[in-house]
Amino acid sequence: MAFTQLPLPYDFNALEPYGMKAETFEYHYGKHHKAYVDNLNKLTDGTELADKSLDEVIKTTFKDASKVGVFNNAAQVWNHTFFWNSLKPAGGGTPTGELAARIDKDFGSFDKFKEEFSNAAATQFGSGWSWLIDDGGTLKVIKTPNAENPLAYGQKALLTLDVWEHAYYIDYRNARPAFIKNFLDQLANWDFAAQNLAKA
Ligand code: MN3
Repeated sequence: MAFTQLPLPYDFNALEPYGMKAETFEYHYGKHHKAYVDNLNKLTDGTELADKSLDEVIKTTFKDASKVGVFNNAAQVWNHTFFWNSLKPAGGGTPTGELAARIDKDFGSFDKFKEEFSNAAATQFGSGWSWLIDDGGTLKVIKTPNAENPLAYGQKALLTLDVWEHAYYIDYRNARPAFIKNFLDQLANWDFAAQNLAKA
């Protein structure tokens, strides 16, 4: 069974009032994300990997020197779907409930979390991702290079920001810090993060 590109959880223009143009989604979802899906299907067609779940493909090909291309494309398919869900119109603000309590406990305060997340996103050199994760019961911020992700590391992802240049160049040109600030102020989907935290 071929791997598929899941639909965006909102219209291409839904985030325009919140700092991300439809053009960004035309390229980032319509071209970049789609290319990862197409490449993954080409690379796995006719192999035993074609019948595995996306999660299984990521876990089994990570660190396999003969499957670097499969891992990179599979992880980028997963990462982008996770990223689209990490955004929502009129997002940002502060989390509530259990997630808010866990952030306060493990980072000291929500402001401290924001500082750590922004710093990770700004200092990931070159292409990669910034993540809020649950690492065996402790919430942490990590950054990953290229396609690597918490799933491959055996951690639970709660929220992510794509900091590849293609993620922000249309809206922010080279100003990655402005993109990061806008994500935290207007886009971060804390409902999605709370749902991920609650998953077994
Ligand atoms: Mn991307």
